[in-house]
Amino acid sequence: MADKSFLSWPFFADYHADFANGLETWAGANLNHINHADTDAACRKLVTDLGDAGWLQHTCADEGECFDVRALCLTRETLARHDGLADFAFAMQGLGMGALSLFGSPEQKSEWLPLTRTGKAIAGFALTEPQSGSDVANSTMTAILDGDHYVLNGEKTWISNGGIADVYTVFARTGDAPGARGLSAFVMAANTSGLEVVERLHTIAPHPLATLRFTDCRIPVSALIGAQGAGFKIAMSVLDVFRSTVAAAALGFARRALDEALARVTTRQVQGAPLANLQMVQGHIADMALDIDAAALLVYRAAWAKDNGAARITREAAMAKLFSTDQAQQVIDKAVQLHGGDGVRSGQMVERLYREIRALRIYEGASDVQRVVIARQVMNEFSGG
Ligand code: COS
Repeated sequence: MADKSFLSWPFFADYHADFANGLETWAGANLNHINHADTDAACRKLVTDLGDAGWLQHTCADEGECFDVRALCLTRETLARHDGLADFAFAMQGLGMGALSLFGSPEQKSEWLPLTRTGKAIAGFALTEPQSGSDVANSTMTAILDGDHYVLNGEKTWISNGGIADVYTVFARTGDAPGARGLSAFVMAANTSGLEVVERLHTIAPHPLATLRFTDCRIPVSALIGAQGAGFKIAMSVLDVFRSTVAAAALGFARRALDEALARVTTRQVQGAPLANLQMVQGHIADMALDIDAAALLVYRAAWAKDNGAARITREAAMAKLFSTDQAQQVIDKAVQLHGGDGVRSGQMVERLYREIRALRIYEGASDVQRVVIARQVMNEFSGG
């Protein structure tokens, strides 16, 4: 049974524990038979099921609302502990519509958010390009104003939900301003003429991923999110919120790995006694529990800060993502080791976790990008900026 003592930490409001316990019950009853062989179908069903059960409510913020980042993190932590694909399906509804939640007009919000928060539409976030993953400011996709439309041309890759999404947030260059200042954000229906899936991408922990090509995609000027030229800051603000939730997902994977390891070492016999009797094994268990608690403190510090009105949580979210994803990798590796040969056997939970965790140290800002972000924030604060 995963440790729940953190729910009494002062980061949370009273309702958060009930919320987490309710989701735990639902996840225990509904996430045991997901067909991972067909990830498109599985994700569609997961979005529908999560929507029907009301668990997507926190993925977006309607007019006059703010994100409940603690609820987002609790949801990702809980879902990830049960099933990585369920966490993915949930997370993308939030990231995909994050720019609309934070910066969308009332009309844009009312068109899309009631659909994504009930699981009736699937969302995607189209930022990365073949030549600009970490270096967002050098994105090259264009959006040229033509009368009362923008015309989008270019390619986006590593797009989660690419191929199954109904709506995308798309970032493109609208002006001559160089680098970060020339980017704008748009909301675009997936059935817009000129949008095609040119490749489906296959990874060690499969989920829907694709390269998208935009050829003369005409979208109305009303699809612009926020101001023209504000796209980079919009992308970064969305990532500030969702990076702490990536950290929460890693925390969920790590907690599951510790549970699996505890079940193993308390039952597996060596020389007539449980593995857990060996001090070397206890040392591993202690390190795993310590990493998990430290990650949880950083995750919920970031979420609490945002929920309590911090304008930016750039530093807190980057610290949470860097630490939690890197340490979850270590925790899971130890769990694999404690399982011996069974740890690398296909179909074992720890084997699945070992594959699931790796991408979290890369997507939504690789670990070294987080180090850059943290160092800049710390140096800036030191020099009074
Ligand atoms: N929130 C709001 N504004 C932000 C911001 C944030 N978190 N981070 C930067 N900005 C602003 C800066 O203040 C700056 O504004 P001014 O021009 O008004 O001073 C502007 O945006 C440009 O910032 P900066 O100079 O730091 O941009 P860089 O091009 O140097 O980029 C990194 C910095 C590398 C940190 C950024 O590109 C990044 O996070 N990359 C990773 C992207 C990523 O996560 N990709 C995955 C895609 S989604 S799976």
